[in-house]
Amino acid sequence: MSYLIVTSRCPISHEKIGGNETLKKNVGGVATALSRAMRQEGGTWICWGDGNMDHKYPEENYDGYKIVRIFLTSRERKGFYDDYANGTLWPLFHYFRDRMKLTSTGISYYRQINERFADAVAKNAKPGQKIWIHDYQLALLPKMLRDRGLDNFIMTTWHIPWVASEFYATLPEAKELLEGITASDMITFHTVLYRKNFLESCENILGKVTGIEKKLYTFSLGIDSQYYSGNPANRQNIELKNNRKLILSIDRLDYTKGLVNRALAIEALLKRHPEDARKFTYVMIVTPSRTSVTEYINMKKELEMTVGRINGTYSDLNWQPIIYLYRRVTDRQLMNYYRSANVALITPLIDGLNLVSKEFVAATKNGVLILSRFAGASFDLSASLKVNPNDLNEVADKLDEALHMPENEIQFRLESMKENVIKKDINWWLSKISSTAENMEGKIHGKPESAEYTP
Ligand code: GDG
Repeated sequence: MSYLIVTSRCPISHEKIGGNETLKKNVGGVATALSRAMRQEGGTWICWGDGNMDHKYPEENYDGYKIVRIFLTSRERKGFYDDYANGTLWPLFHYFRDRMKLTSTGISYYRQINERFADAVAKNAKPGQKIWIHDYQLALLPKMLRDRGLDNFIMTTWHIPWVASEFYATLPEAKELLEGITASDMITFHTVLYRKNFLESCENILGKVTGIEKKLYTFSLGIDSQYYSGNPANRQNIELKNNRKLILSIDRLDYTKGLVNRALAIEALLKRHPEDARKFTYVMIVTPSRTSVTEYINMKKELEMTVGRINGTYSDLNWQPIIYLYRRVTDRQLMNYYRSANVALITPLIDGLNLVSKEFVAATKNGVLILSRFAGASFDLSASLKVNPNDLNEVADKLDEALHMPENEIQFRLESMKENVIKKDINWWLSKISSTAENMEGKIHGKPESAEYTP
């Protein structure tokens, strides 16, 4: 089945770096998953071309499908992306009320750019082609497409949390966004909780919406488990001096990821369990993200001051507790880290899902996963050591437990988690979504149900 996919960012971008034009692949779970569907089935991918050479390629054929780019001026980028999508919606959907920017212009840019996407979709959608829209940057798009008279089957996949109805209602445009999304024929979330919150938001804000419950599904995004569990060429084990254990985390720089708390939990570990000092090294990899947004610049400073203070207090000439790497690592390096880490410390304050936790489970042979209760993935990875990331003492104690966990317990916990990530991998996710869409569309147009369908 060929899709017309719409995402805010593109799977690839063209950049001029140091005089040379290069093709940059935008990695990450969503791009990887969707690229796979497009490679298999072909289709069209509409996205915002934000690479500095993308203007040369408004349309291009890539890897068996077509990319169509829309373009934003720097003012539009600020209004749509920095101010509204990331300044208002991102904090709202992660329960950060204090960080929500409520500007009068943000929503105007958001509407305007959603309209631009709608024009591009209307121009490129083939009759009968399914339109698959992704995430919070494009919430108004489904209704805008209906307003343009498109009768294609529209699917929306929501990648971040959907907050409790009474919290969502604080958004001035709460009704408008819900009307936008509910114009889709099918809406998918990562967890049953987000689906429930969305349904309650519809009931409380829109009143009774006929048939809404039947449109809502929960399919937790899976990973390419074969890739992560396989044996890549040139794999190198990272070995620390004196048999120290490696504690690992990797996240985009984002206040939702709980990075400062995590550094403070290492400090709590050293205070509560001083015998663990020099027996571990915590490698904290932080990938630059949203570097033009002021909050992110300030957060980086706060994180670096905290890490510096903790290292300054506890390091000696032969050991420092935290190695902080602010950079993107290559896929191969990431795999080496996953394979070598004894403990993955994944403690977002809240996270739609968290693919890193699933990738680590697939890759490790003998690692312990410490996972925040507030990551969507904790619904899938029930044998992890669950923590409340705000409770630094609890995280510290779980770290101590992980560092001393007997091998048989490590394997016991890993077994059930590996089963989950292998069974519910990326192919499972794509096929669930596609068979559900196929059957729902069949019902709308009176086609017989496919044998694959399992609600
Ligand atoms: C959003 C939601 C939801 C990261 N740094 C590097 C790197 N990565 C890869 C990871 C992983 C992906 O990027 C990050 O995925 P997450 O799920 O952890 O986080 P978000 O980017 O916030 O994603 C989230 C997701 O959408 C999917 O729906 O799970 O809740 O916030 O695949 O491996 N990869 C490499 N180097 C890096 O430095 N190679």
